[in-house]
Amino acid sequence: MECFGLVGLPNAGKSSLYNALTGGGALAAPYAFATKDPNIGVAKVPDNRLLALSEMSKTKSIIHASVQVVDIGGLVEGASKGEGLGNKFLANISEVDAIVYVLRAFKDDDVPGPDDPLEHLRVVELELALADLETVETRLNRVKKTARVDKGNQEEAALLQKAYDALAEGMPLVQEHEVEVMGMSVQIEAEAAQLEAADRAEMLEALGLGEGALTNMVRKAYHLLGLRTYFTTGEKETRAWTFHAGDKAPVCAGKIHSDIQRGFIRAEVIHWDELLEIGSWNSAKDVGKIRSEGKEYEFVDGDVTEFRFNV
Ligand SMILES: Nc1nc2c(ncn2[C@@H]2O[C@H](COP(=O)(O)OP(=O)(O)OP(=O)(O)O)[C@@H](O)[C@H]2O)c(=O)[nH]1
Ligand SMILES: [Mg+2]
Repeated sequence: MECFGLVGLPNAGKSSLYNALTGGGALAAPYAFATKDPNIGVAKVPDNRLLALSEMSKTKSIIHASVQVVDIGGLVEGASKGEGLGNKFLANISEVDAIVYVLRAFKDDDVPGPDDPLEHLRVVELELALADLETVETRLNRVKKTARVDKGNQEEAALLQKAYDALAEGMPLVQEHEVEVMGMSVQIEAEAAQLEAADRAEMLEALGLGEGALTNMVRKAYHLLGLRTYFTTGEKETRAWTFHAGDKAPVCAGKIHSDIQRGFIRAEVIHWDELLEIGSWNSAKDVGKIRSEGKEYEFVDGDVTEFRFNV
């Protein structure tokens, strides 16, 4: 399962956010290093299309797509030099597919620490850059040794040197990556997350928060990770399946079972909104709107499918 990690300074609200996202019971407390070992949980990816499809199919059960969330503690100014829990957090960061910076912007006299999000950002970027610097330095030294005999390594040495110089200035290397910024009150979202769906919707609506920032955040993270969703629907179950943008039909079939990928014959496909408009799978079939797609077909977010296979 794809995974995103929450990273930030002590008391930023990472564990509170983690709990709201996963329904988990991580310790959230107003002192630094409340989190020592990472909390790992699963967040449901909210998707209104699932509900619509399940109503159409009179489905008994709905299964959402999900992503893993890791709450990583221990990043403080000077961590790269051994402050606080030292570099322990790095091992956890290198395991995740995407990083979410949690930058505190709430004032609360009972919660120590800076409350300026830009100050949080400065320290987080600096510490991550310094950690990268160490990695690059180790590699650079190794490459330099062999570059004298191996000309091919000179190019790599030059690149590493460039990276080293940038990082030594405290500049992160990942600037060109796609970044989304969003603001939220973790406290309000966490309270809302504890309510039943109808009450939650009412509370968020009353506060003018639409579907809520948590919903938005998970969707954005999912999308940034290059993840997309296709659906299967029937009386027994309506389910969201996760695939990677660009995946072809057999790979998508393999998300359900490796046998379906191995014995793939074709995928019968219709986009979810067209299916809803027609009103049922059988009617869509009758009017010739279900397409028959082969091995080369690239699934599109929102496709509804039935696979034909033979094993
Ligand atoms: N007022 C206010 N307090 C918050 C908010 N989010 C979190 N807190 C409080 O801030 C304190 C720290 O929150 P945590 O979630 O434990 O912070 P953390 O980032 O996990 O901290 P470490 O584990 O020490 O790195 C807790 O007492 C939370 O209740 C918020 O949006 N508003
Ligand atoms: Mg914590």
